[in-house]
Amino acid sequence: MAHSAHVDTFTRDNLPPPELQPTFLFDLPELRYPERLNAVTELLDRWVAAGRGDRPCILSPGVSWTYAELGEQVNRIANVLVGELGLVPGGRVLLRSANSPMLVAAYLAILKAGGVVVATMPLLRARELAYPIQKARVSLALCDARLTADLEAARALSPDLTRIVPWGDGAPGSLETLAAAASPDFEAVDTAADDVALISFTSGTTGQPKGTMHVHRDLLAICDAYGRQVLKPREDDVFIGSPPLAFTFGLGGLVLFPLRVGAASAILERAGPDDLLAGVARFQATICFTAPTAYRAMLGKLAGHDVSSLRRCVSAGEALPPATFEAWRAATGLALMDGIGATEMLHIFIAAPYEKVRPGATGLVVPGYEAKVIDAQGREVPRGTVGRLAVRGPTGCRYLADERQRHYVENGWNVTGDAYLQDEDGYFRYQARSDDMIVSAGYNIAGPEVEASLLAHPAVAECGVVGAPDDERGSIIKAYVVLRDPAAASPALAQELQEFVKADIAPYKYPRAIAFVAQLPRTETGKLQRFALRQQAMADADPLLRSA
Ligand code: 3UK
Repeated sequence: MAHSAHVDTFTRDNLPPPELQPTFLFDLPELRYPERLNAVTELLDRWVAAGRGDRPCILSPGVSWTYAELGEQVNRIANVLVGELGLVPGGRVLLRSANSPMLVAAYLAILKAGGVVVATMPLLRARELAYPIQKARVSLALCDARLTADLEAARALSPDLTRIVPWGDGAPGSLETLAAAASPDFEAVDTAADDVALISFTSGTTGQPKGTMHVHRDLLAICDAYGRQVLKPREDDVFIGSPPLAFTFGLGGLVLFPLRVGAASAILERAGPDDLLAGVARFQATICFTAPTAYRAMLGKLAGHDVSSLRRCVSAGEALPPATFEAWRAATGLALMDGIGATEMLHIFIAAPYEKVRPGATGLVVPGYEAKVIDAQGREVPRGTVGRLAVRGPTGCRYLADERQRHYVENGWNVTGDAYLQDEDGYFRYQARSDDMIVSAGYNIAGPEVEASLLAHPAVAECGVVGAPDDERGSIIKAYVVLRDPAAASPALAQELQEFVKADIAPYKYPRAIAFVAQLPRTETGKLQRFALRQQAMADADPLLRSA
């Protein structure tokens, strides 16, 4: 192991013990990195050094930066971090902001200075911010000036945090003011390839969030595995998307993948369906990253927007139903590229290259990774059998001081908690989260399969399917449905939807109960909150709790 550059050894001291870490694979020649490696040298400085500093890098409604300009801004901020703010290699720095060019620059500056990024979702409130601050022992935060109130409140709860530097208000102590006065030159800290670079907290539905640690090498490995082998971006691509950079789906799709190949990235602060569509036209974006629900929402709004510049659309975060795939292809001519990733794995590890995409399947294992479907004892099951998904590769799970490491990593394999089957052609097909399988009258039913069926009905905009308690059957399949036209809700339509599902998949899977709702509970990362829906179903079934 190369000598760590970390002066503050907190992250290294809190790595899971070696026997609980996953097996890491570096079989592909592209994944053999030198022992010393600062990701920012490879992602950014390399282009400037090669005389390509004038190429467009960061585009946004307010600013547009070339590689050289981003490089200079990164250096200025890095100088502020180590000078004025006393950051030492290994020190954690919290980031709080919607996606913006400044967030990208600050992120890279922390890495370049050998610091450890703790990026947080912009919607988090004081109490939710206090946990990562304490868990990751964060003393310094950089924050969009419009979002400091909750962070100030979090500081009252977590005294570890001693300094908050705002940006964007132009005030004397603001990051941009300090940066303007700092030198535009900064030499990257000579980190070890396995020095921790970021801690990304998962948004668990139960229990405290888990801090997943990723090292400098991991940031390049996802570019050289999924990026290079599956997505295959070009230097003339323009990336765009909605996921916050605090969600590693967004970090990869909007920062790491474009920079790795010298391409440009359009960074949107607001990235709802309308903003995203307008952004695609404005920046002539060619590669889009967002969640299935956003593709569905954009489908209804395509008219009047020019999306002809797009050549690749990546979908991740939750399962991509075939109906969404087909509707997007009919409207744009493009096959959506599904891919399963996880915060623990940093990014996507199963997905198919564009030419090999198959609707209804997540895809093939990404070169550089190995994946298998296992039973309760950890034995691989025959093709076509549903079991638990296990994966290993150049990236993997390293929870920060967390007992739950034992649950995610089994015998060196990362077990994601998803029920999958692998078909005869090697494609992995998602079924459900392992603990979301519904048992009704003795049948095992995967909610997402029923959702996929309902979504094929023209009246349905969104839906979520869970088990609802039932005296006779243990539980029944209950669908919460958002209609395209809310006024169409009626018992007759509910019955029509039931018949529709019965005709499409095995009849025992049809939803015995249907509730029309205005919207579904979703996380900031676009995931359906099944937990919340199950609670809803529980309350709906309880006559004492039932409201109007
Ligand atoms: C689910 C999917 C079916 C699955 C993520 C791309 O979602 C990401 O990370 P999270 O930690 O969640 C991981 C879990 O989400 N999931 C994600 N993608 C799919 N299920 N089909 C999919 N295509 O349950 C997985 O275990 O929030 C996605 C890149 C980086 C990420 N962090």
